[in-house]
Amino acid sequence: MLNIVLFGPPGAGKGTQSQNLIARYNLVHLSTGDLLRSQIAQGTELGLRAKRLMDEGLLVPDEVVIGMIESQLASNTQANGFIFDGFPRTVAQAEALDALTQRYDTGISCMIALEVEEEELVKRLLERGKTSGRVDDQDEAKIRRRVTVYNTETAQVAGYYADQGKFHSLNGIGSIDSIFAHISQIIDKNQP
Ligand code: B4P
Repeated sequence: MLNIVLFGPPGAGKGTQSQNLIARYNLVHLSTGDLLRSQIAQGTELGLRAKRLMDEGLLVPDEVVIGMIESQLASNTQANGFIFDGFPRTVAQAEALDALTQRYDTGISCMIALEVEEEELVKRLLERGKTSGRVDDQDEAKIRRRVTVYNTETAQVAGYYADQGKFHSLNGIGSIDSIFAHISQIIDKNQP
């Protein structure tokens, strides 16, 4: 099974690159951001709780996102593998993901981090906010808070995978196609 963690700050290109990767490697895409937005759209209690935090640029509690991933893995046991997009965002989530994926398979194959500097992230997300309807993309202060949350709570997840020899990083600035080619090279070298 090929299990890839696509990592990086908000607006780094995780969702964008996931679309290409699903097609090329026939993987199931698990984006915790998309799963949470689907709960919000359905008006569930979980969605209402998550919306308040997401609109402020804060993380949703670990147990909520871990529970969503657990149920997605349980309902996709025949998959070739998964792309985890926007998950894990804390070390506790990374530990839970190891335990869950090892239940079905050998765990995470590799983690790929897209490196993009803050001013470019802000520019991209404000641009997306013009059409996405996402409250968290429309206010520069909230976008900067998301980047700060990434730097303080999420960036350390890279060290967790580096300790396992699974961490790879690349420049997330450039054309979407050239970045995709680079990601594919890394995956091809790390296929289980
Ligand atoms: P996400 O949905 O994961 O949102 P994101 O990080 O903003 O998206 P992404 O990084 O995928 O966007 P992309 O670069 O593709 O999370 C939203 C919120 O949900 C979080 O703030 C948090 O509240 C909550 N949440 C989600 N997961 C959680 C978890 N595990 N734990 C706790 N809370 C969680 O796209 C950005 C823009 O850049 C696009 O417009 C795209 O067109 C553009 N772009 C992409 N690549 C480009 C390139 N190479 N050049 C120019 N533009 C590019």
